[in-house]
Amino acid sequence: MENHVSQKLKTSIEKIMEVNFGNNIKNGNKRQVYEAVLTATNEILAEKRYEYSKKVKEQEAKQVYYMSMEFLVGTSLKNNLWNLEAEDDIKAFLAEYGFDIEEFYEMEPDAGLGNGGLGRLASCYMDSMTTLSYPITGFSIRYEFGIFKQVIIDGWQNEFPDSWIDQAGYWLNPRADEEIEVHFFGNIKEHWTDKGLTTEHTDYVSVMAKPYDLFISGYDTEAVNTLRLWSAKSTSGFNMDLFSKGEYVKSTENEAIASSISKVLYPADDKIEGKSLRLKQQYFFVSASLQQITKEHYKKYGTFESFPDKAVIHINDTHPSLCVPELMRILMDDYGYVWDAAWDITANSLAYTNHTVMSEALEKWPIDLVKSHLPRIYSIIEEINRRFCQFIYTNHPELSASIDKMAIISEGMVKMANLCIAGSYSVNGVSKLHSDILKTDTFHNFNIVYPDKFTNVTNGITHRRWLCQANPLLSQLLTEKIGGGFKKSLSDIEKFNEFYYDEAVLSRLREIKKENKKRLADYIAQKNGIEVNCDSMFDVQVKRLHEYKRQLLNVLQIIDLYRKIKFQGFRPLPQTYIFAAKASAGYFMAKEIIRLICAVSDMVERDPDVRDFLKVVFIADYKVSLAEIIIPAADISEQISQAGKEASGTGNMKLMINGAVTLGTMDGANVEIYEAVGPENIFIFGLSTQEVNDLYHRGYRPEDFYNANQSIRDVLEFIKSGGIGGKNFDSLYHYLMYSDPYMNLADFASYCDAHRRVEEAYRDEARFTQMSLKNIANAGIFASDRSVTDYANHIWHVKPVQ
Ligand code: CR6
Repeated sequence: MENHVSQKLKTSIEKIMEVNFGNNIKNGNKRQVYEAVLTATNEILAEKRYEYSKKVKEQEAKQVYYMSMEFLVGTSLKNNLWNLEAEDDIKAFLAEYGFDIEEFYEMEPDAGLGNGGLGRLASCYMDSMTTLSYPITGFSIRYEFGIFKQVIIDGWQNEFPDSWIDQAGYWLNPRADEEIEVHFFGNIKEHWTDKGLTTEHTDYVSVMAKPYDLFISGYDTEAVNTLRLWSAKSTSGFNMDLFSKGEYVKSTENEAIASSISKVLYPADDKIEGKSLRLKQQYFFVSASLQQITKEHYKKYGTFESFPDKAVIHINDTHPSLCVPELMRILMDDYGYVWDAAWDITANSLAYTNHTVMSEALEKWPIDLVKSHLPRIYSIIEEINRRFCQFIYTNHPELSASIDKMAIISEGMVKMANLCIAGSYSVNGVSKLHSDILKTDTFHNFNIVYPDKFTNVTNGITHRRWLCQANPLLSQLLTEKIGGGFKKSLSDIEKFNEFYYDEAVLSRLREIKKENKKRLADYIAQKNGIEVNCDSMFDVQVKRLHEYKRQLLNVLQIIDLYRKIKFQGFRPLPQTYIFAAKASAGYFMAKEIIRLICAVSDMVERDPDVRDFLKVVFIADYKVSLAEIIIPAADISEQISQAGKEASGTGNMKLMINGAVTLGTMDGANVEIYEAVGPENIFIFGLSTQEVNDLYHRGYRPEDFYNANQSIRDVLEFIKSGGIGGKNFDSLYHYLMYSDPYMNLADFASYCDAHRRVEEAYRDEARFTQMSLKNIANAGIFASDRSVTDYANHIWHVKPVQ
């Protein structure tokens, strides 16, 4: 039976066709109907949002404000229709007029407002919070250009701008009525008033922040939340005087400078560039968001004493760390609170998640930059630092020698993680292992001072997008066998374990995998012009390109395998290696690794002795919508980062729930996957975190591994001698031989050995499908519904609004 939402949607689509285009669906063109479907869906969400926010207000519920520079939303149409349980009806309705809904899905560009895991996590959390009816508002920037489009030319990554708003802007609801002014540069003046010493920020430059709301739907819920994206524009706009004088370019200069702030997403992941524009972006969205949040709170309650009971501001990595001084500034300068009272409110309303231990990603800003761009904010940070250091000297004299490391300002820099720890009531890592490393290593001293602040929330994924929508066949099988309850409550998926010995189910699983492989193979044939064998084993490594993630180790193994097939008559199981990864634009080594993968792909493809056993494919432009095609097709999930480096990983969870078996190191959330599936349903290899640290301290010398291992020598010399299509890869050869910071060579032998174990397992079809089933059935704990419930109960202390 058709639901009430579907009926409303249809009426509204018809109406929009008339009003916007003076047309009807029958005679409409694809673009018109596409626009009508998106607009109608958005309207339904707007209405639901209105009803839900009324309830939130009435109940005076505590709210979460999730501050994140990145939300990797992906596409929204399918997700929204699926959540509204209207997908089938609308599909049928459109089909009546000869339109294929799949084509509309393909027309919608990804909202790529993020780089990778961190941004996608934020979007999964918005989905889960909404599905579980918790009130949450996400805050970020409405980047005109999201993550770049990757085009591979002759093996080399090229970046092209991604302008997504034209085709996806229907989801963005402008709220000109809630514009907010943000101040940069200028001077500060202190003077005495009847309230004591007050500070005034003068001669500043103003930028206007204009909000656009993107509605976030949930499944089987009344709730709709919003993601508020700020766009920057000039306060003065266009200069008529200059224009009249014929200075046409100059007349629009102010506008250009202001709007540059929300122009483009910084394409770096796990590595930070301390550029002025980036600092402006951070302060811009932090200030606009906090001004709005505090204004609303004050309007309602007339005081901030109750703020920590009604609001929690979540700092997603240090990118929004200026929340700490900005909230202090607002409370003191705009609402007249004295320092201690303001600090009390601030430090009880902020919570911080750390997402990395990589030193190049721990943000720090040069003092001069912060001071010149944000003089008032800098003066507040200085005072926070002064008090913090004093507190350590007084209460923890044993740590005085470490004060340089712990201080918020030291070595000419402002250290953002230290600021977040001092200014938040909760600090969490994103997997058990990562949170342990934070406590015992990265922030060891802070943990001595604030032992109760540190905690763990293991990441999760929304299985509604990553299983139900991306893999409808598997979702259907699960529904048949265990009922549809898992869609709302993934812990139910555990019941699928009962089918471990069920031949019929195992064979269905194989058929489904095959179908998904065909879908991917079609995509590869179309984009890469490579025919892949759907009976071969699909071994998948898809994620950002980073040295620590060790795509290079994967290629070394492939080259070794190639040589064994070609020169030693080795006949392995047919296997297809699939890579997809974007490299940060200025990251030379990462781009070299992509070039190597592409060269190996060509070499194999051209070699009739090898190509029936081995294929290597690099799929360009990895993004959410592409991941939705690749992941359901994977047999093997490569999670091979150097132990201790990958904070959690979330691709590992998406692959697992789609039945891929992990081949990985004991790193990040792999450790918890290992615990969930048991040692016989995962392939673990390589040094542990402890062993990595020990080897590092003993002094790691890659030459030792080169000398001790014939295969390593063969592979490296093969690369050096131009064996890979006559191409020069000296840079990589030298990197591995004389530096190898992530110990590829140390793990090489163990990795190759693991591959042989994988092959052996895969040859036993029944056994491998059972492994796959175990991975699906035990993925329950990796639901982002579980993660956000942990946050809600243990950190945010918020309740659902029904
Ligand atoms: N790059 C971690 O590296 C983690 C995500 C989300 C990352 C990754 O292991 O799963 O965050 N870190 O927690 C940062 O972005 C700083 C990532 O996506």
